[in-house]
Amino acid sequence: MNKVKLSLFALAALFAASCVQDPTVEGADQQVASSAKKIINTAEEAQAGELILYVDEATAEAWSNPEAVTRSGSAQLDALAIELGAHSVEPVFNMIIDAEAKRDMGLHRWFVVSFDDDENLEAAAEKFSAVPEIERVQYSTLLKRPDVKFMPVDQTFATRANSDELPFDDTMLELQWHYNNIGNRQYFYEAKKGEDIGAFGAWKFTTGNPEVIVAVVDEGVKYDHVDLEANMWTNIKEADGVEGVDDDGNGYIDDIYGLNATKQNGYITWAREGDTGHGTHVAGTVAAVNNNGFGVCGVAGGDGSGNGARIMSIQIFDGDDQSTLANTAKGIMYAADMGASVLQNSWGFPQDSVGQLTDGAFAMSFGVELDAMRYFMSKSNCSAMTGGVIIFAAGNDGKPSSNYPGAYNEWLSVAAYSADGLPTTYTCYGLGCNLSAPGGDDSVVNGRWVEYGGVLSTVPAETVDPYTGLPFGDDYGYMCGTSMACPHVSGVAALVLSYAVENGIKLTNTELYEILTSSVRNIDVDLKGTKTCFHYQTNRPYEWSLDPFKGKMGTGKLDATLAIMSLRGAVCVPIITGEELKLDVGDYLGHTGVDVTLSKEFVLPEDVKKNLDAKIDFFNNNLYITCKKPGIGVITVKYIAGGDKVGGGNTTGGKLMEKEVVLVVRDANDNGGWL
Ligand SMILES: [Ca+2]
Ligand SMILES: [Ca+2]
Ligand SMILES: [Ca+2]
Repeated sequence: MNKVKLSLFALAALFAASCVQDPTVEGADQQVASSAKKIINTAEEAQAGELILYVDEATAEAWSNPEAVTRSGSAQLDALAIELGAHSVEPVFNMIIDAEAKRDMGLHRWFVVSFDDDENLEAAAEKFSAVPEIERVQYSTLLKRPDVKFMPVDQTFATRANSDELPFDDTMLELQWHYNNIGNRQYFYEAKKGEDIGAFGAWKFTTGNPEVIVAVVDEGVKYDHVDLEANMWTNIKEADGVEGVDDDGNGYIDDIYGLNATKQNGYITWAREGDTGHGTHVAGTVAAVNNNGFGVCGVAGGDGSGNGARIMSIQIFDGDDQSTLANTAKGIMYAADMGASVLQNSWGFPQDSVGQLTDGAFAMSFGVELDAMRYFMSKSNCSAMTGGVIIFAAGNDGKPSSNYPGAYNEWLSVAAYSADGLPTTYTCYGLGCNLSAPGGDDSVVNGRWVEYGGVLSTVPAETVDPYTGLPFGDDYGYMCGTSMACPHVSGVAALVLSYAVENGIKLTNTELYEILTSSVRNIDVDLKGTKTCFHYQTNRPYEWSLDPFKGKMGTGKLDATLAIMSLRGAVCVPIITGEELKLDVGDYLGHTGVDVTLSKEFVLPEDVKKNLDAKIDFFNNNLYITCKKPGIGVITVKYIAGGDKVGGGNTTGGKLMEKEVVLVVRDANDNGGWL
């Protein structure tokens, strides 16, 4: 491998050796102009004593070659390194896995140069930018930890209605309105039935698959949490290997459950001072273990038989330490190299810290990050998909545009709605936001402030509550945020992939992005007038205008059932309980009705009859469907394309075709934008 770490002295000596060459000379004015352009971001929130450099091929070659690490090939660069007392020059990206693809993408040209923290960073950046061999200079911005607080579970709510209809036996599933919202106003003022991701419907088709790995880029995931452990991705060679040894030779020691990108080793942590439990919460939404008799469910957490999607922890916050841009980029590459196909990112740069960016400015300012993301999207780690997908949270600043990186056009950014199906009080919206998912909000119920309108998931019990200074003491808790909305989308991405794996369907990452953003319920229909919110301190209600959100919550509300059906290529037919639906050939089979005839062989499947209490009549080339119970059922409609009889023998006729039609039945007061 060509991971180069030079000591201070080795670097200085080698740079000195090449000082005999003439430095490349440029006109002074020209140099100022080009150097200003080369520094691609600002020193705001930057790590001291470190700069990220994008160098030309020859310098990359010189710095990457273990036999020739002693010179950069540029006298000017060598002299500068000596002047700054550089400790080391290290490639950002490890080239151990898929070196050729990485080289093709230019990833081998990114380096981190380190020097003393008290060196003037901006002056150093100026000097590096004046060296012709250096094409870009990037400050290694420190990530910002998202604001979070979490709230304990109130078990008294865990024995509510409709438990007989729950698909799994997890005791807290009833509290997870974000999967199946029954409109219980105990947990949220104006909670509305049907305002959920449609998880119960999707789980009839798949619940997850271990081949699908979701990398959670966040605080460390508590990998031995009782409700997560079985769904953790595990690097077998390290798990079965020797402590302190890089058993699989991937450049990282003891990376069993992922990578601590902050520390660049395999030791994932989650309960250091400053940790909030955020990563463990996000991971639980993606794939907490389903149907294991306790705790919560995850969107792609399996059915209790060990078949959940797998969670890989990419830790970018460690206690009070944050990852730099360079270390985060390494973490993203790790996820790509070790098998993840979904990159879950509930983090970003708040607009008050980096200003209002554009895509062009982001691509420029966060070049090393963008390259790592593009590498992730180029890797095909799931047998069902070409490429990988990246999902980001839009941010909690309530601004009319998504934060970056989420806002960037090559991946998805997720805004948050609450249990009433309306935008949350904090969500970013508008430009750059691609779709909405449940993030939850606090509320006042019967005069009392309650947090049960948040998203319920796993947390590390040992997390210290910053308000009391005491350990939280529970394995589960509520959190609110676009950070909580985002893993719903990642979880559904994992579900769609799981279904594809299990049914031999192939898709591209572009198609998966399209499925996620098009398999949505309408949010705009409800975005008029005001909604009632409550002042945090006074508990007093106030009216909050919904008009600014109209057309600005992305394409709509994530729907897991629609996403699976979209992949399956089935026609989805929305039905209201008790109302007869006339299924017209022309409307639903994509033909005019003149050349298409329904076959008379239709038989209503027993499970649909029973589960939906369904009745179907057939006459005049139409199906008349009535369902008395809400739920999902699949029927297969046969029809003759081209005439009213099937061709063959002495008959010139049509071709017998089959089409799956999915009946999606909801109560009339439960439309959630469906109908
Ligand atoms: Ca290793
Ligand atoms: Ca080891
Ligand atoms: Ca569980």
